[in-house]
Amino acid sequence: MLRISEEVREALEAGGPVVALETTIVAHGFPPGEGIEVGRECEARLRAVGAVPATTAVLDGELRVGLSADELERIASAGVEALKAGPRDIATCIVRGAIGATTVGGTLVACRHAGIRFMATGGIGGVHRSWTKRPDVSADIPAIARTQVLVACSGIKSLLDVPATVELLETLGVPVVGYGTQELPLFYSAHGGPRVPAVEGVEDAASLARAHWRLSESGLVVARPPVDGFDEAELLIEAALDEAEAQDVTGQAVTPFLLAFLHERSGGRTLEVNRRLAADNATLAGEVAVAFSRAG
Ligand code: PSU
Ligand code: MN
Repeated sequence: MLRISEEVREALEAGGPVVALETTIVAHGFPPGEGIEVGRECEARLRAVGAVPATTAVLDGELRVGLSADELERIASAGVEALKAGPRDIATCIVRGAIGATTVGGTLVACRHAGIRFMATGGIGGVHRSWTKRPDVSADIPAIARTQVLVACSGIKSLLDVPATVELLETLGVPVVGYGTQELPLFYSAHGGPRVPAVEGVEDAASLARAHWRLSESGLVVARPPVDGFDEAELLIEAALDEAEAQDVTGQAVTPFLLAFLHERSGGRTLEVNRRLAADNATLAGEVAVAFSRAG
């Protein structure tokens, strides 16, 4: 059920730097036709720093780790036809032979089976703001809690209840650190998040990961502030959440709905920030993976 590409397998056997990438961002996170560039750019950023990309998806009845250019294209062109594959959904996609675009949580399942220690994404899921009405908590969170993977991201998506998510990650024993900052980035914006400890540089991040994995089965979150963030996102987020409620959008559809709403209403500003931060986080994950494997 698990197929690891030859390039990824060889790199893992040699203890080399391998970084997993999700594909929900490719299939569902951007307007039709635009996700493919994000996926390609993240892979290119990894290669540029000497890391091997391990993009994950469910294809042809297998959980795949490491995709060819054509396979990445298949996921991208499936778009919303691809199922959103979180930890719950992977088996269904395999058994049905459906295309599954992995979330962060789904990617972490692949990492656990393949033995990959690093991944990159835009922003992780978390506790949705409406959690007092419905306990909508992203499956990314328990997956990070049970997988020894460092997740490079730009924090928790600010569409969520960020302080509640930080509390939950503490409960689960998952370190959340800022990359060169003590202010947890808020995905679209570098500022306004809760205070967190900082790591200073890639060597520091690699050492923290190594020490944490001697002590714990859990992952860690390294949050890098977006460059040229969009600090006015909050006003639009409230409108997006109202619209989701008015249209009765629930479950897995919530996050793609909110992202699409913001991309449209911000005149493409959130799109631009999201594209850039996803790529920059890939660079960061690649650099930390390289530092980690050198020290290994
Ligand atoms: N980061 C982005 N765009 C995205 C996501 C992350 O820049 O679309 C996706 C990831 O796949 C993450 C998912 O796992 O959003 C969270 O969805 P949910 O809240 O339904 O768990
Ligand atoms: Mn959810």
